[in-house]
Amino acid sequence: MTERRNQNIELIGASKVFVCNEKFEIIADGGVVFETSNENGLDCKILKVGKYDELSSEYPDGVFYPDSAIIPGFVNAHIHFEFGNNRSSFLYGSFPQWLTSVMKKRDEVVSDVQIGVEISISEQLRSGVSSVGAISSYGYDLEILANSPLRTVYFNEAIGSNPCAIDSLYDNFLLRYLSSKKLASYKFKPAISLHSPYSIHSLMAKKVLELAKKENVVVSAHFLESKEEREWLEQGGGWFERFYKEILNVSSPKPLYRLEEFLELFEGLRTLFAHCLFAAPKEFENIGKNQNYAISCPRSNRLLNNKFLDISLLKQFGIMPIFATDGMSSNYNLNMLDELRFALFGYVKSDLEELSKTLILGASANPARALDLNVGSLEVGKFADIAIFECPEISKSSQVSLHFLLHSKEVKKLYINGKNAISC
Ligand code: MCF
Ligand code: FE
Repeated sequence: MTERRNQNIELIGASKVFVCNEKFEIIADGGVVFETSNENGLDCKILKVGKYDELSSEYPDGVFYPDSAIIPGFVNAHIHFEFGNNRSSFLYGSFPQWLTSVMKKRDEVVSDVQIGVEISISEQLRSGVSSVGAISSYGYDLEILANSPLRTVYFNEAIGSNPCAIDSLYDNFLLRYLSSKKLASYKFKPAISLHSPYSIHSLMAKKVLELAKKENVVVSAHFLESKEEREWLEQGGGWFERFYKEILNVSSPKPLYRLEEFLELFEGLRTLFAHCLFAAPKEFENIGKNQNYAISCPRSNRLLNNKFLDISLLKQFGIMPIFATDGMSSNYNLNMLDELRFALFGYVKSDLEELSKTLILGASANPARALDLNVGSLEVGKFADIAIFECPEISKSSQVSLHFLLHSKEVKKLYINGKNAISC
């Protein structure tokens, strides 16, 4: 037995260690050994995972957390930080009502975002989130996120349906993308998002996605969030026709794509499609076949569209579900555990323990893979993004995933890249 004391290496242990690997292993009285710094100061990795007792004979300075769980830091793959100020400006209950209120009130909601973004970042960290997929509409959140402890995939949003404005909108998008590229680092990755098939002109979408291909970045898009969107794309009528006429002043509006055409644009790109509430098997088949991803934002979906994503349909097409909070534009907080708990109570037909596992993987390994981040599971070689939660009586639980979701509150400790990310 060799005693190893290494200032750059730490051992932590807890009653339950959620590995979040394919087998969904949970190690009782487990431990994780990881780097806290290394020569280049970057990519600190997990070195060993196993039984705490065995690891502690090699690393005697470990800390064991009784009645606690160690999990990979959560990955919140779809969040709009810039809308953090919204409380009652936007209307809920139907998508048309929401979008109409966004058009009227968004300028005031996003007018002074700094403090709201900082509060939301802190809320992420405190609920155990170590990585985010941040959708940025304006670039107002750029510097705050780049300087925050969060590992960030920063999606610069492209939006605009007016063909006469494409050049200026593209230039604005490109400026934002290039500014984010200047701040790229091991934990801040610039990326690209197309807002949605109802809001981006096909010429602009093509240009934006050409850039995404050239730059080899991850892509995100809102897709089939409402029944009105599906109706518009399939039939060219319904509420969106009135929206174009009355709010955007377009005299005889036509949909910008057929559904299949929109999906074809993303071939060869790693894409995360948010919501997909009104997608049919043929669209899921396309998403699965192209190894793309679907994100569910359960509370947002309840507030705006009164519907939950059918997870069993995703699974039929080999799509691993992802769960995320969306923004304060369509939620009442951005706490990841609250989001998962809400889903736990929403999917009333699912077996509770199985659903809990699906939810935990949907907030860790699945979004990490989708965002191309080397995190999301506690396996050797992954970056050391690790959360510890106190969880009363978890040591004697025989429904570990369910009890973890029910009883964990604020994170006790959060490591991002091996370093303590929360100063208490
Ligand atoms: O995900 C929700 C609902 N669906 C669409 N968009 C947004 C959501 N939360 C914020 N948004 C933003 C979006 O990024 O609202 C604006 C865009 O900038 C809508 S503008 C037509
Ligand atoms: Fe969204």
